[in-house]
Amino acid sequence: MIERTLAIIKPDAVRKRVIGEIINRYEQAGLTPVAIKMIHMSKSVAEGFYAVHKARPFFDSLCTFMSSGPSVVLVLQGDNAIKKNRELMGATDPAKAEPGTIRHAHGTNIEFNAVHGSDSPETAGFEIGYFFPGMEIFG
Ligand code: IDP
Ligand code: MG
Repeated sequence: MIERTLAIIKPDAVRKRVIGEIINRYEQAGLTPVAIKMIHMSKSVAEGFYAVHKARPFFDSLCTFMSSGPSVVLVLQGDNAIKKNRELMGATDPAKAEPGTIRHAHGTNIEFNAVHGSDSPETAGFEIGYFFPGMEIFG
């Protein structure tokens, strides 16, 4: 099934200059970028994006990190895009991520883990709409 998912190349990965390397992985895996932009999230934009985690002990630190510099946000489209991107990303904790995954290659720790990917069709719908109006998606 053709799906769309939201990906974020987080500020740590942008600082490491691996934007191109990560986008190449998406394209090689058959995930087509149909929307893309660089944004520097304010803390409140990060808090809104991660509202589902607001009760978690790491919430404030996560939102400080996500607003610490520019990120690249993308909509990826392709067959089974949500699960496929989660597989490309690897486990949340880079120390537990399989070799060959983005987080194994570029993550630093469980917080600074290089990329985000939607985890279900419901979250993908919310997350894509959070950053992109329909007219900015070229699928
Ligand atoms: P996911 O990004 O693999 O879906 P989530 O559990 O949804 O993982 O957590 C969202 C983000 O919050 C993670 O990508 C990571 O940046 C951060 N995070 C998750 N768990 C921890 C933790 O235990 N300590 C610090 N940061 C965390
Ligand atoms: Mg998540």
